Amino acid sequence: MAALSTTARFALRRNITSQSSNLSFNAARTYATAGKNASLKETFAASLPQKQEQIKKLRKDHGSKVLGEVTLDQVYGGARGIKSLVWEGSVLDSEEGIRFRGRTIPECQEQLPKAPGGSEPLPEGLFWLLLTGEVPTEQQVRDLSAEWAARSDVPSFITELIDRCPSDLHPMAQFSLAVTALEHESAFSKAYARGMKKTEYWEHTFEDSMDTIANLPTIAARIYRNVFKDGKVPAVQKDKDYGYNLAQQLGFAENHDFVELMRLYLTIHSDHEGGNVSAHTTHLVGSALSSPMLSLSAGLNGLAGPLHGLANQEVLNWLQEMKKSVGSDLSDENITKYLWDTLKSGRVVPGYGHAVLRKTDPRYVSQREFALKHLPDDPMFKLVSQVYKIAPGVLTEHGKTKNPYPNVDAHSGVLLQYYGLTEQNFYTVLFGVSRAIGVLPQLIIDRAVGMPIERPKSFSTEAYAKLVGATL
Ligand code: HAX
Repeated sequence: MAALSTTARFALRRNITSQSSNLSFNAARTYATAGKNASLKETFAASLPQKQEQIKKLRKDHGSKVLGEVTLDQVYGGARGIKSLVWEGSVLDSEEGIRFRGRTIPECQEQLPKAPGGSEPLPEGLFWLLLTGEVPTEQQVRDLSAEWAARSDVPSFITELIDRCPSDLHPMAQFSLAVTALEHESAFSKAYARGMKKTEYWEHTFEDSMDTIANLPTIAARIYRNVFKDGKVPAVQKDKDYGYNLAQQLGFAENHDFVELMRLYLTIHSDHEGGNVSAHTTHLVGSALSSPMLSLSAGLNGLAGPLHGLANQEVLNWLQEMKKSVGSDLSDENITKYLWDTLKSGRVVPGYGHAVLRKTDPRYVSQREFALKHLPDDPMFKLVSQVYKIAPGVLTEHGKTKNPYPNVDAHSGVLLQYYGLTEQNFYTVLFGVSRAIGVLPQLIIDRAVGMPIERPKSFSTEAYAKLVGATL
């Protein structure tokens, strides 16, 4: 084994795992030794019996307890606040914002391993944390970086598929198309077609998730460089981390600060509990036992909507339109007027508001802190800061928005733009790469604990009227 290259070793390991269904769920015996040097798969497998037992006991002791009531308004109001999903990786508090396995973003920034010479967390560490609940060691994260790099070869038919897309097909549509096509490589789908035990589901889901995540930087970079540059994508550097590779494949790795931004960006955009459109969709489609590739691409299609991930593209468009409309006099008065013009025209102020949050999004705050450190004098950053000062007041006075404060999307575009990644149509693809790191751990967990196909109940308006004793 020592004579093999890293790539060959991982290829061999994957081969062994996907071919040997006997091996695949001797979890207790094979994985019980997980410790500081254990691989991600070993660590997750070792944590599984406890999680399975927790759920079993919770359901046995409290399965019939009532968690809340559902009003008719909630049914017609986008299911806000209805407790009906399980999401292990993160929980969103309306006042405090997101916690990943109990850790705030600043705590993750402090605790997760960093690249040598870097100060931002590596997204590999967050993936590990989301899946296992544990903070990995530096070595475990280095190994995961190496494993993702080793798995990164994109099948040639997918490269050709992307190359055949018209350059005016939105990058998110191209991204979703390519991720759907990765289905061709799915170990889960092949094993399911062959016939496998339920206890084997998670292993194939794990392998597919790892392969999919590993392929995303090359796919994203191919789309970016086809649509906006020369169509040439540098190879993944096998000894470098995921964020570095995404930056270098896009063509921006010479700037160390941009590489750091990618590491932070990929970490904070990953997961935002289970009810948001991209996470919920991935989980829902996955509950039908669609492969991780098909489940993720469904989630990406939701992320591509302007009320969700596409808002980061919309924010930059909106700021640029503001500059065009207002001209050089970006006074508080003129910005206030522009905000009112936006609202009066029936449009939303992109990057503001949230279905759950009622305070400034900590993901916005961490990007603001990055900007204060690296680009405090950038005019666009100053404009974003000025809008931050004014928009909450205008939205409050407008009186509709439950949360007048900025969300994650209000800031990201300005940072990317500063470093020369100016093509905002591409921004949601970067969000999608990160989202994969957040939603796929839950899919692996879903399969490991045997979550059933999801099927809430629906009624017609007439039937609801009957239920509440109303006549229509
Ligand atoms: N500008 C103007 N009006 C807004 C608004 C905003 N930023 N945010 C909410 N509203 C309006 C809603 O459109 C709604 O109006 P109607 O009653 O006429 O339908 C009303 O205020 C109440 O909405 P809400 O309960 O506060 O918010 P929702 O849960 O319905 O929607 C959204 C949450 C994020 C979709 C919403 O705030 C919005 O459209 N924001 C702008 C788009 C955006 O930034 N999206 C990204 C959100 C974060 C994310 O998912 N990132 O990926």
